[in-house]
Amino acid sequence: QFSHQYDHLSRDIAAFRRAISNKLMYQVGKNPESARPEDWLHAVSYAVRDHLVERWMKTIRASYAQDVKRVYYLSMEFLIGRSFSNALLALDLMPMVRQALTELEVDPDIVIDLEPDAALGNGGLGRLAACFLDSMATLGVPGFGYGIRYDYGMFRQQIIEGQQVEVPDYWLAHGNPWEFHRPEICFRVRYGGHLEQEGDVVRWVGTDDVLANAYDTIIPGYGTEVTNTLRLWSAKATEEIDLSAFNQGNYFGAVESKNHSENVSRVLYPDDSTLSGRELRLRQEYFFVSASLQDILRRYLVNHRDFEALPDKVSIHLNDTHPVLAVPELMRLLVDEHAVPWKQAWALCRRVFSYTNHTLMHEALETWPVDMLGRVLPRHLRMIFDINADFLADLTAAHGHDVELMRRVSLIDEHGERRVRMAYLAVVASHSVNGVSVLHSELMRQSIFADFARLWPERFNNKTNGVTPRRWLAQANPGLAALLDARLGTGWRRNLQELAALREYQHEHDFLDAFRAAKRANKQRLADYVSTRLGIDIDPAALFDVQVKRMHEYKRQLLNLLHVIARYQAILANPDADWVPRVVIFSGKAASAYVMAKLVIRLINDVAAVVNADPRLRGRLKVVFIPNYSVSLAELIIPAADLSEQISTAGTEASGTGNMKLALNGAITIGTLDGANVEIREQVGEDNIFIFGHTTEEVADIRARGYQPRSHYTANPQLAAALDAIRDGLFSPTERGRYQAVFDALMNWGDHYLLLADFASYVEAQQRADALFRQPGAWTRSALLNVAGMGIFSSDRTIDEYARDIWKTTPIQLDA
Ligand code: DL6
Repeated sequence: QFSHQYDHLSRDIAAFRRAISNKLMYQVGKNPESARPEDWLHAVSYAVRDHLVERWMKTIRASYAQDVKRVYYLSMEFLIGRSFSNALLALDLMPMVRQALTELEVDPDIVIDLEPDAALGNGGLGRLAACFLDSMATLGVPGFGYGIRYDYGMFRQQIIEGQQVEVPDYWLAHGNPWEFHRPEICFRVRYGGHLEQEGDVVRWVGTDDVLANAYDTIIPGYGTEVTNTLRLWSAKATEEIDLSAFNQGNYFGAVESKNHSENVSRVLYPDDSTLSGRELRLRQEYFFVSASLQDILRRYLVNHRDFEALPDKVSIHLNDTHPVLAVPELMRLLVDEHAVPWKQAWALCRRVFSYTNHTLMHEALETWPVDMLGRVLPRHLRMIFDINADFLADLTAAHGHDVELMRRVSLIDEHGERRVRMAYLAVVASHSVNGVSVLHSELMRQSIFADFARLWPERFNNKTNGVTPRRWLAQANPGLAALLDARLGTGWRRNLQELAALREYQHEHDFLDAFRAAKRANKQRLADYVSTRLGIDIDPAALFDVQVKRMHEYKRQLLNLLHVIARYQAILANPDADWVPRVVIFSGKAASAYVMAKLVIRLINDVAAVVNADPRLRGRLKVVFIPNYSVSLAELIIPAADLSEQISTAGTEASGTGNMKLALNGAITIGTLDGANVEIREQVGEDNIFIFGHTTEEVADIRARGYQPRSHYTANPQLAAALDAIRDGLFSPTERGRYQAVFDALMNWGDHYLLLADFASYVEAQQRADALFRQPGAWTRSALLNVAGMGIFSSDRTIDEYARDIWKTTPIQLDA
């Protein structure tokens, strides 16, 4: 009955308009005359949300009735972005909502643009988690996301005098219509204290506790009624106020402990490439893991009396090592709280957990000092020691007493200060360990987990990343989406492999023209933004050369900039040559403590100031740094790109997902044979990608032989001139020495990421890009073949593989 009522509503604009007005009055408490655009956004969001809630309830009922195997995706980060337009797409309500708002004399674009991003993540890892949620719901996988409801998400980046300035992101300031607070779902999370032992029984006592309170976000599936849940935990003090301190007039002291407890979910750590090693981070990790595990067992016990069926009903996926404390926490809950014998509990754990590795970079691999872990989580440290003792004993039984091997694989690193190796704990506890591209999975087996891959080869596998076509094509690029719908039908949204049929149109002029026109409109949209926000005029006819991602030395934004400088100098030296006009666009945040990455941002802005103001270029080169890269900004920039810069040193980027989004939107990649670029090349063909640079093996070989960056400087005058310009202050005339450190990093401190070794090959690849862009027909055809080859990079394909090979789940069945 309900469902009919809503179906009817969805077809009836007048009724929907009334629904918005009612929400404005009764839920937001405003009348139309005094409503601000934010109020309208909330009113219309609540009206749309009603449609999802009904589906959501249906999904929850069905999953209990069918006692499905559930997948719990534990992640410190979910980089969701905006929810409103995503919900409209899932419900196919966009045209109706636009119409209803317009009739209410509200501009839909202004309202849509007001929604703050839910930026609860740093970059690739967090955005992947968000794409996975979308795909799990779309495929009907009974998946739950579990994470932290940070009060402050990823900082907002301002650029002031060319430099990054971080501003707090209080994204909840106006409330969040997409979440449901669950005050009744609250778990106690314990810290500190000490252990008492009576025989075999260990008691953890004297702890300092925090409450974890649930907030649920609805995750709609596309083309299905299945609607999943992202449950985020917020910290609450166990005592609102210390009454005795309050009564003694110590008002600040009375709330101090509350504030201390609640700091656990206050802020996202804004660094994805180095281990911060801070105690607060450890407390955050345990906070969400403990609450999630307690919740998972509570839900399991609704339908089960003992834990025998746990691995048949529960899969827990560890998104990187950040949630690995889930392993000792599950052991603690089973052994200490539910009296399951140790060996049985461990056997259950081993079948429940699976783990994805997202980086090989040493500085990002988590280890925690034994001392700190012992102070914050003494029970868990004891569990980890016991797990390690069993593991090493089994190893000795199977492979003899190999001291060297034991030292290498032990969960405790005994060099210097003793530390727990979280990645090893993840491998020992999981039945599946995967990397995120073919190359990365192979390197993972050869490098950081080499011993384990020899011990347990069957545990290791690859799951190449993917991206959701709903957000990254249908939503971000309505122009191209409409063209695809007209030619291929709408099925590509759920089956991205249907894009392969585009290959048939590669010689059809009308289609290529329409494809080019869609790109041009997206470039105009971005040019308008850049002009309004930054006051820089860029020509949509120029080649838009785009590098958008976190700022990091291994991603080599500086190599891109060296090419920009070399091009600048070349145009000045030869002003009448037939230069392809280019706009080089950068966007990305640097971790707040990452000095070199911040210096590179400043250098980009300084180069931009000089280049953009130089009349001799006659507009043939422009450089733009777009501040505050975010999911929403990516939705604007990516569809406008012609050239996609994926230029990390081979062997460093685990996969990349921006590379997939850009190619899906018809950008051609210029890139190294790194991460998923290798697989992109296979799909689009080597004629439709500009590959350059040393391979992973060559990089290793160069380093082994003793890399000499200076030899490239000496041999290549173009490179030397670009580097000299940086060193001599051509771009920082008021402070000549500003970029000495950039020069030194490359020339005197070893150029760790081999920018100089790859420079010549990069410039040559850029020339190939120019040559192709001079032939609009050939360029467009190549861009089209990129779109056509992106079918396998849908996160639906990735999730399908996880569900089949790792989680072994089947979809929820909802009756129509
Ligand atoms: O797997 C998602 C994403 C990859 O595409 C990137 O290549 C990789 O750098 C990123 N890793 C992280 C941080 N790693 N840690 N810890 O975001 O994962």
